[in-house]
Formats: sequence, structure tokens, C-alpha cells
Amino acid sequence: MQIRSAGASTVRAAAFDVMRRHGLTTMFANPGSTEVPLLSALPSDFAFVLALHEASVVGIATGWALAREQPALVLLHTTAGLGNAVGALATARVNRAPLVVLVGQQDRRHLAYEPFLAGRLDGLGGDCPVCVEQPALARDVPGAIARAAHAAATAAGPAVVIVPMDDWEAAVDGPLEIAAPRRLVRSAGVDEAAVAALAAYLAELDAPALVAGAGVAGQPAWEALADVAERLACPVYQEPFGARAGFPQDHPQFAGHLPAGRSGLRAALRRHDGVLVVGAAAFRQYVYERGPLVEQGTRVAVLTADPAEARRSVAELAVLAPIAPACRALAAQLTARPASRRPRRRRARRPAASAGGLVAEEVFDALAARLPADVALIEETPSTRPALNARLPARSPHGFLSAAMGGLGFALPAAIGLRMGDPGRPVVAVVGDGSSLYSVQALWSAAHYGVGALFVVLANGRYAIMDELARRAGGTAPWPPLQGVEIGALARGLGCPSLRIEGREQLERTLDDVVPGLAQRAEPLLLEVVVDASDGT
Ligand SMILES: Cc1ncc(C[n+]2csc(CCOP(=O)(O)OP(=O)(O)O)c2C)c(N)n1
Ligand SMILES: [Mg+2]
Repeated sequence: MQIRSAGASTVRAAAFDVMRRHGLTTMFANPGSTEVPLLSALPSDFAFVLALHEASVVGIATGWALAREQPALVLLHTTAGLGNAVGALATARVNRAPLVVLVGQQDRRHLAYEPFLAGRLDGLGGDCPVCVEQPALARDVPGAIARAAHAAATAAGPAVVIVPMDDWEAAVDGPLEIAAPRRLVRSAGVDEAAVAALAAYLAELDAPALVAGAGVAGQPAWEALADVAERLACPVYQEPFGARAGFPQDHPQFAGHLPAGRSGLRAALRRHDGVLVVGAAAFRQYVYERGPLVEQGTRVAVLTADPAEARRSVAELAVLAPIAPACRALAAQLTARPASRRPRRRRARRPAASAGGLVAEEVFDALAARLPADVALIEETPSTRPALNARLPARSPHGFLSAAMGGLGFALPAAIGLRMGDPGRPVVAVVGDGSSLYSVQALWSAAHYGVGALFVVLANGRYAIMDELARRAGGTAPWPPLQGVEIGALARGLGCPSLRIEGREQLERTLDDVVPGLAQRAEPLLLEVVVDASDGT
């Protein structure tokens, strides 16, 4: 169906109408000359959020979109802007964050001459975007933005629209046809056959287990999956290296994170004659190992809302359906099993006594003792992620978030965007010192816009995980340690207050001061916590 935009005299005015209709009135941007015709005299109902590098622009928008569960609007400057943003767009895709990404282009009238700033933009983002719109005519721009909003929401990822700078002021004569529906309503229903297939599979199992993935997002899905788990009285594992926690990790049936290699996975699931993976593919891996994913006696089924996850799963059954209603319907079909023994969870080891300095585990313990259950914790601590997972269980949706594609430079901006999108929520990013440097300029945006997130930087003075990988590979690393970097000084240079923490007592005192006020904070704070290097095991 097509609708008509009445009254708008320029493409720009019609585009603003479309943006308003889709809730795209907060623009995360780093602008250039090709975007000035759009931005000059921005209507007063639009908010503009400046970030000082495109990885920060997209990271902040990603956090905002995840917090709000609706598309965020991004504006980038031709080749340099889109090029700088590609890694962050890949993260947004894998983390399933809906973004509408406008990319400015030189003037159509002389593009053929390749003027200064002309972009070869089509294809620059590879297959990270869920779609790329290049409007054939200026008057197609508003429709392209509407389709991008639908694509971002339905395919859960960044949708790119490339707009030549002269398009915005192009006149619209007469009513403008928008080649997109005004509203796109997705059915949230689940049919009986899909639920029956899952119920029949589970009924054949004597010792089932569940695996929760990042696709189990939001309170309704968490509650519905907990219902399924309680009916089955079975352990629930978290997928390894996922984008977010998919199950309350303080639930008595939570059994920990699955190993990310095949041998560990086989061993972890050996005692189960079948598993149901919910909100993930079967199975997410990290380092390649030989052999099958599971033992022959372990059957596998998958429930996911993501067609690509369903397609690549090694499973006898994959059901494609929205998670929350599917789990609700499934729970209603299951007869309660007698409670089994509580899963054995590996207890977090006591931190190794160090020669005076703090270790990361002590920092996690100090946070665990103080953080509220509704904290949104964003992780980017490569050498100590397992220790963080063991010590800081996610207790609410977004209780654990991470860059699922592995690209560093996400945690700082994502924490800022999450807090902007959900201003009353305590938000903490725990970040390695190396990781903190990829999008450090995001701290300026946090300071400028009064975003009260807490950044805990684990300053071990090195790329500890990389050093360890080099050691395991039998050699030494050619890269130097990160000597001479003062993250706290960088933060202050960007307007973000910071404190350097050098011992347990100072850490605990500072957290006692700061954590109770996290929900109300109106300015960011960075803690540069000096820690010994961990070996990443
Ligand atoms: C954008 C990007 N560049 C490089 C890497 C490779 N990489 C993975 S971990 C790491 C070092 C991280 O150092 P730090 O944050 O200090 O954590 P630590 O290992 O010390 O815990 C690097 C460079 C990456 N994942 N993403
Ligand atoms: Mg480090």
C-alpha cells in the first residue's frame, strides 16, 4: 500500500515527516558539508547528539536502540564517515540493533565528475547493513527512509540510506507518494504446529537442558523462558560469547555459561539426551576444535526468531517464531516434571593473592557486592570475561551486554546510549584499558550531554589476552605494553571526571560512594583501576 505525504514542499520536509512518524527524532551524528543542507535549521522537535568519531556515533545509537527496542537514527558523512563506522555497524548487526543510517553524498548534478567528497558508498558497508537504499530520484528519499525504518525493525540491524546533498532542497510538486506502509504490524502470534513440534521433541527427553541466547530479550521473554525451565525442572545454560544474557543468572536452575569450544561443549552436554537452544544458533563457538558439536546421544532443537540462526543450526528441529509467545505457549503444553537436583555450578574461585596490587576478580567482587539487580552491565574485558561472568550474574534483561562480533570499542559508547535511552537505569561499563581506547572520544558525548554512566577501566597496562595468546602460540609478542597511557587523564581531557584507584580499600570506598547514586547521576565517571595482568584462563 502507498500513502501520500500532503503539504510538504521539499524532500527535506517530507523526510522529516517520515522520521517523525517512525520515532526517528533523535539524530546521532558526526556531520560534514554534504549533510549541512539537511541539518541547518533542524526543526525544534529534533534532538541532535554529536559524537566525535563514527564508531562512537554508531555505538551510542546502538545502545539507545537496544534500550528502547526501536530504531535509532544515525547520520554519517560520505566515504570517511561510513568507512569509520563499518566495524560498529557490524556489531549493530550481530547485536541485532535496529538503526536507520543516513549517509550524505555529494551533489547528484556533478557526481559523474567525482568531485571532492564524492563517495563510492554502495557496498562500502559490505553485507553489514540489512539493506542499502540509493534513491533513484530525490523525491524517492522519504520513501527510502520509511522502508529503512521498517527494514531496521523487522530484520533487526542497520539499514542504510544514501542521500545526495542536493536532494534535501528538491521541490515536491503535488502530493508525494511514499512507497512504504505507514504502519507495519508484525504478527506476534505462534501457530499450534510450531509449539506442538517443540513439545513433542521435549516429551521424548529424559534429561533435557535449555540453552539461552541473546535472542531471549526483554522481560516477557525472560519470564516465559523461566516458565519453560521450571516446567522442565532442568538446567539452563547461557550461550558463550553472546550479545546479552538470555536468562536470569540468579535463578536456581541457571547452570553457567557453555564452553565456546567443541570438546568442552560435548562434555558439558553429555549427560543430557537432548537440549533446546532458545534465542541462539546451535552452537555459537570461538576457537575451532575438531569433532562433533555434541555427543551422539545428545539431540538438539532450536527456537529462534532469526531466520539466519535457524538456517545455520546443527539441529534435528529448528522452529522460527517470536520467542516470548512461543515460550509461553510451550510452557502451557508441558507437564511439570519432578524437580531435579540443582545444577552444579562452578563456584567462582577466590582471587589469587597478588603481590600488593588489585586483580580483576577483586574488582568484580567489589562490584558484585554493591551493584543493584537492575544494573545494565556492558562488558569489554577480553582477558577476564569468564571471571566477570562467574562473579557478576545478570539479574535483569540487559543485565549483561557485550559486542557479540568481537570488535572492541563498543562498550564505552553503548553504555552511553543505553543510559540516554533509559535514563533512570544504573549503567556500568567494565572495560579493559586497551579496549577503552578504541572509542574513547565517546566520553566527551557523555560529559556534554550529562550522561551518568559509570566506566570501570581495568588498567593492567597491556593487551593481556593478546600477550597470553602469543605465549600459548609458543612465541613472544612483537607489540609493546601500553606504557605511558593514562586513561583517566584522557577522560578528563574530554570533560569526563575520573579517579585513579590503586588498592582495594580505595576501590571499596569509592564504590560505596558512587553506586547508590548511579540511577540519579547526571555526569559520567571513569574509574581507572590499576590491576595486575591476568593470564586469561
Ligand atoms: C577493533 C578491534 N581491534 C583489535 C582487536 C583484537 N583484540 C582482541 S583483545 C585485544 C586486547 C584487549 O586489551 P584490553 O582491553 O586491555 O584487555 P586485556 O586483554 O588486557 O584484558 C585486542 C587488541 C579487536 N577485538 N577489535
Ligand atoms: Mg589491558
